[in-house]
Amino acid sequence: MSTCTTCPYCGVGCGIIASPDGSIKGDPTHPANLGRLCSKGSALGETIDLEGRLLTPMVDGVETDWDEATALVARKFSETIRDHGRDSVAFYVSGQLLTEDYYVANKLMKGFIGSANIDTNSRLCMASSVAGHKRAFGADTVPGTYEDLEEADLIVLVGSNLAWCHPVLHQRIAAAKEARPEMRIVNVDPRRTATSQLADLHLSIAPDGDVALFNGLLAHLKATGRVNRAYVNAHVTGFDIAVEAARATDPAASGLPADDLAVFYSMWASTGKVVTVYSQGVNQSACGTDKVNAILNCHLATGRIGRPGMGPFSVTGQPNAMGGREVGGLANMLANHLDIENADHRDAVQGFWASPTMCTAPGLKAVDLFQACADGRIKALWVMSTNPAVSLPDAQGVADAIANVPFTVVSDIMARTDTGDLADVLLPAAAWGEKSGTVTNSERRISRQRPFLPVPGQARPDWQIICDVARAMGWGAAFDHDSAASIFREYALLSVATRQFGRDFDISGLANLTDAEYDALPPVQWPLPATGKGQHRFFADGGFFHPDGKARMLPLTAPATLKDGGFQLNTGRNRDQWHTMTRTGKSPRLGAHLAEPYVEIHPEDATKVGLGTAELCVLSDGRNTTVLRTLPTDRVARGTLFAPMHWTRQVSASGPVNAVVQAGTDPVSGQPALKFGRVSAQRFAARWYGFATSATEMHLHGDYCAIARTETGWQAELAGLTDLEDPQTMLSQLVGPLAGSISVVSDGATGMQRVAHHADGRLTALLFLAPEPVQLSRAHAVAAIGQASPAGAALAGRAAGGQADSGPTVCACMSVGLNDLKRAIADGAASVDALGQCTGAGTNCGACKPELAALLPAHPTAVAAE
Ligand SMILES: Nc1nc2c(c(=O)[nH]1)N[C@H]1C(S)=C(S)[C@@H](COP(=O)(O)OP(=O)(O)OC[C@H]3O[C@@H](n4cnc5c(=O)[nH]c(N)nc54)[C@H](O)[C@@H]3O)O[C@H]1N2
Ligand SMILES: Nc1nc2c(c(=O)[nH]1)N[C@H]1C(S)=C(S)[C@@H](COP(=O)(O)OP(=O)(O)OC[C@H]3O[C@@H](n4cnc5c(=O)[nH]c(N)nc54)[C@H](O)[C@@H]3O)O[C@H]1N2
Ligand code: SF4
Ligand SMILES: [Mo]
Repeated sequence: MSTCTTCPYCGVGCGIIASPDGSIKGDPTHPANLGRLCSKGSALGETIDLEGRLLTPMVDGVETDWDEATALVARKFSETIRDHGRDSVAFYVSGQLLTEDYYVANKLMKGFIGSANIDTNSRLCMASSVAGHKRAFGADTVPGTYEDLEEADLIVLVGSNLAWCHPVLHQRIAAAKEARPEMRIVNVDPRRTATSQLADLHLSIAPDGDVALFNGLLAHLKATGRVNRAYVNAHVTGFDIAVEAARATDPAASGLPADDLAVFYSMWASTGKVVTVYSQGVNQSACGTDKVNAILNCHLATGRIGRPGMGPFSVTGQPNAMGGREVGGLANMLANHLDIENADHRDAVQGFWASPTMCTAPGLKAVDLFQACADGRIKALWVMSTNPAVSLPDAQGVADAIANVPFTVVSDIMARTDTGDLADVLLPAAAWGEKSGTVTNSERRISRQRPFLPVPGQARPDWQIICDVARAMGWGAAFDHDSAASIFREYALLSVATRQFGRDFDISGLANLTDAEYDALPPVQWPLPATGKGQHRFFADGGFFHPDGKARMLPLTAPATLKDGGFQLNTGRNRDQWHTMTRTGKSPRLGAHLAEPYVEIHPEDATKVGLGTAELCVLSDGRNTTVLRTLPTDRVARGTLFAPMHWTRQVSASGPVNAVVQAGTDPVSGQPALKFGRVSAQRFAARWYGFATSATEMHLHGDYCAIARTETGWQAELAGLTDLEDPQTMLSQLVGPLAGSISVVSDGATGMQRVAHHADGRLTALLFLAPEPVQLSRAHAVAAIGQASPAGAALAGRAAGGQADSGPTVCACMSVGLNDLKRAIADGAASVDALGQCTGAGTNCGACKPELAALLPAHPTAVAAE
């Protein structure tokens, strides 16, 4: 039997039809994806097994039961509050919690503990967009819908790698452009990415050049008479001062040549239907909120907002980033888009909750919260559904801060994470596929996540864990929920109780859902008022949420350009991994795209630093270091580097890249500037390199080591700074005791040593060691594991049966490698479609199509793993 549910990854919020056997299909009736899925969504079936799951509560590393764990958490939090005050405790939660989980966590902290020390990883993600929306609109409103992306004549993607991070939206845009080739796409990103492939114009902006770019645009709109005077007069304040500030800005500070600026400005000015999509290249900056407002200024000045095919569009990252903003998950918000600072708002929410107390001021924002952990102010911490020891800047400092907290609780689905490893108490949460609730996507659409698997072991849904602790702390009546539906009804009723404030967020129309109606709830877009009809878009006719009903344009100043030495380290995401890889890391197909932590560096910089291709590079911020594989490419500008955020201490010896990212924060939103690390780079002086693959789990070993799953088990890339140890000893360190037979071959000419281990007539492990980066087909070595083949072929790195090496994976869905594609091109495949017909690549989710296009002779620049 199949179940309609929603993807647990990105904020596109695709509908999925799932079965307990792991079969996953796109839901053709879901308005977000209309049947499409990306590689991560398609591979969900490979991530739902129980390997590595946390299935029992643990206290100090010892299994326990729920009664004991719940009582302990409640007692420790209550005692800490009694002895040190309500602000001595904190929750750090996540845009991956469901709305129902998020609602009760926020209610417990703000209304019952009475502190606002609950912040969320959305602080690292959406905080600048929230702050920018509030400054301009008076509320955190996303005005548009996904259809606008298809109806636009010009789409400007700013600081967004949509092709990899919101692949289904990217596919929708690609399809719209194919149907209407006159549609124009501009990509504003210092880096050339897979998204740039679809763009008519790629603006390789200087880091943080965005305010100068959009200030310049505003001045151009004014100078060329493109301002919508009627709209501005009726609905906007601050126009004159914003234009004055824009005129005072030199657009050259964007780092873009005058010709590019002229083309972009005239395109934007002369096209009515413009959507400006923006994401982390905008938000994760010390001037992120200003960047958001610089974009909003241009849409407000032209009245291009809230009408079909027009508007600013902040795309959300996590599946429930939007829901978290609605329930007040941020330390400076109340539920239902109400404000902590407003006494009427506080009273209304407190009255509705019938709560004994209420926070009166904003709490600690994520970076400050962990600072307070470091300096001893926070004495009890509960982390839910996020991995801050990896994902926050200064990851080592954050890990030390968490270790410094006297009592730390982590709710997760996995037994081992970098954050969980630091906890006193681990609470097992029910995972996607097992739990029930709702999420809200980027276009304000609420969709159900429905269970289709039994809840394993003692795992429980997050809302239940939170309600149990709240009850044990003495607040039984307020947390007496027995289902997600019951929480959702209460949440929707809050819209009725706070309707007098006339906020944008209103779901009072859902307040009377029965359990059966909640179960069957189709994807619905808010606002959903109980009376009257909700609007599909906001602000076409004004109606902003400042007291005067008008929007505000802001005077903005471009930041001074940074000129200090070293490299600017830009960070972000890979196509096939999700954040700290606790789930996507389980899928061999997804791991095959880019199996190692790497750093993109301009070839001239690589030469300057003395880095050869495939050598390793040490990045240092002066305090910490991390080691990454070098990927020389002119996709990044000189002086800048790019590294993905995904690798952790669980799978790589040098741990998260954030160990070397010391980010400042935006003064308005508190969002850290995760795209702006400052590092030095040098060659990792490896004395030897290695590659190993095995049927059984591997353990980190050596100075450099990165482990990944494969179709036949595990693999590891290795390197060391000291003399090579005995290869056999090394293999046993990696895979455990070697009970079977060992063959060792040394190649005098290249100095390569090869070790094979057989047990029960099958090859179970291979290790290759060399003084240079190991050159051999990983695919062949991995494929040999588990085979009964003689050691000879495997040790030579040849495939059994002479089959060809398919090379690094480009298409994860259909497992097609770079070499397969090169062969198909040599045999005459001249288009993306032709490649699809010959090899199957790109025929499922299509997310690799930009990489396929890049391989064709007409596109000399390859974007795939090279
Ligand atoms: N595959 C995959 N998809 C994901 C996720 C994932 O982990 N993996 N995570 C999800 C989440 S939570 C989020 S928030 C989104 C993030 O989605 P995106 O924001 O699209 O992704 P990022 O790679 O973080 O950054 C986007 C781009 O910003 C650029 N950038 C850096 N500095 C600047 C600048 O100063 N100006 C401009 N204009 N651009 C700049 C970077 O070069 C990068 O290409 O992705 C979501 N989707
Ligand atoms: N350098 C750099 N750093 C970044 C970014 C960047 O671009 N560059 N991006 C930032 C952004 S935008 C984001 S959103 C963050 C994301 O960073 P995190 O939120 O830290 O990363 P995740 O790996 O998504 O962590 C989710 C955790 O929740 C667990 N989990 C999964 N499902 C459940 C569940 O149902 N219940 C519970 N209790 N746990 C569950 C997972 O196993 C995992 O441990 O990273 C930020 N950090
Ligand atoms: S685009 Fe991919 S990751 Fe995002 S919701 Fe859809 S299937 Fe999931
Ligand atoms: Mo995010």
